Amino acid sequence: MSVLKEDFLWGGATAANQYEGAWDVDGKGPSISDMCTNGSHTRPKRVTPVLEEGTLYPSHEATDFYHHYKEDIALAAEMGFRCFRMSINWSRIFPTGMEALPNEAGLQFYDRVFDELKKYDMEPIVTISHYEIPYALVEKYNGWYSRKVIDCFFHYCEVLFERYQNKVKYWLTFNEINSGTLPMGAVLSLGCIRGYCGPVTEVPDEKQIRYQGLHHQFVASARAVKLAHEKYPCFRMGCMTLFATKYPYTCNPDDILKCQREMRRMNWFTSDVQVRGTYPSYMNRFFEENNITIQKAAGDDELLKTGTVDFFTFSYYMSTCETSDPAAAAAAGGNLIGGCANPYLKASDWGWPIDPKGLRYSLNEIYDRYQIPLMVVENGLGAYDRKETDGSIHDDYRIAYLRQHIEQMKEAVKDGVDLMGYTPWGWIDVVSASTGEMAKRYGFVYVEKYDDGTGDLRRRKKDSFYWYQKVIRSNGEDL
Ligand code: BGP
Repeated sequence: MSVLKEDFLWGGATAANQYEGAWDVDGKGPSISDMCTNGSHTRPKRVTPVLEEGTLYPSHEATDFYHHYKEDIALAAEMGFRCFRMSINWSRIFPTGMEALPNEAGLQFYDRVFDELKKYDMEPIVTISHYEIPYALVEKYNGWYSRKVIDCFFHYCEVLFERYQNKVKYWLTFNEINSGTLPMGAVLSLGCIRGYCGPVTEVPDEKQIRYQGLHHQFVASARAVKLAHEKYPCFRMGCMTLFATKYPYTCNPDDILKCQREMRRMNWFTSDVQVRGTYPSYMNRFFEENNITIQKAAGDDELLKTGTVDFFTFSYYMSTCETSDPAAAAAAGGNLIGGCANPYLKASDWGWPIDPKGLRYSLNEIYDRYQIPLMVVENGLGAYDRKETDGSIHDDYRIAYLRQHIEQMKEAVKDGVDLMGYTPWGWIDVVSASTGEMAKRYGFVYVEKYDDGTGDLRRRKKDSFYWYQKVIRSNGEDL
């Protein structure tokens, strides 16, 4: 008997903007991601309101799933995937986001993909919006800041649900919806950039705009969930949170309180709305202290109550520490998403703290709070991979990382957590979301694509490919 359920959803995760390429093919319009340049760990990627001649925009070709989907799905099947997390590129279906009629060629592409998955009995897990708002909506409305975008998104959902009702059962409305609480979320997640041109790490911190945009995403998500529940009862609707758990740096009560405050604002707020159906009262103080006023329309609160999700999904890459002492914070060094470094943990080459036990802790905390099924839909190690002269890639560091995280997932299941599945991020190499580079690779499958835009897109199995195949075959027992 294995620890994990017999029908545990093993698979891998991707997103259209980082994987598909074909950014202007068959009628697709540009999305916010298509306006972002490449970058690196030390050189931030930039958003440019107008495409610059001679600049590399990595989403334009990415690793070209558009033209390799058959080959890639066969590779996923070879590993034994039972599910396949992907996203639909909104601007492939509605090039500006505002059309009345969808782009038939775009719809047909996903028909082909879903049919291919079906051949291998793989369940698609579809993110409706994964950092892919059509750029025309960014230009016209300042993205999600405008309420108008709710109707555009809802129409997009109506079309997807009707078209794919017999092909897709699991839907996630917004990827990492809580990234809108971070300044960088204004770019990829909310598209509230008002013509800003520059590094995504330096986008102005406009809380009023971001939290209003988030409100519109909550309403849009709830409307989509409500529609699904009413019209397509076999659908299972999920939320998706970037869960970077936080620990108090010391047992000083000031650290404890700061940690609680940051946990709520960053990790709990958005899912409290999406799972429980109301704004949590702790946010009132934050809104007051930051001069934020959320404009709600009549009926919004009611809608949030009726559009709550069926399951909770999240990405898990790291934990961080919170300290109330500025000197301690400075000494410990920073983290990408705030907080300070944990002296007990090592970090990846990109400075992301590695904390498998934090995954067990998070699963327990989330399940205690919501009591609905959970799924880890992103996790993994972004690393520099070295291709040997014979073409092999020995990524034992990746295997070690994933093994430790799966071990802790199993501990969480023993602790009583209802866990549906696991889809490590970027199961095949894709463009990095935060830095726009190819050098940060997560895959079991290597793709010949490099940071200068060269590479013939050939696929190669890394050592981790065979390891993950064995893990799935044994339902997580042979690690
Ligand atoms: C999450 C995103 C993904 C993905 C992942 C890894 O935030 O949902 O799109 O890219 O992080 O991040 P990165 O690519 O920056 O290493």
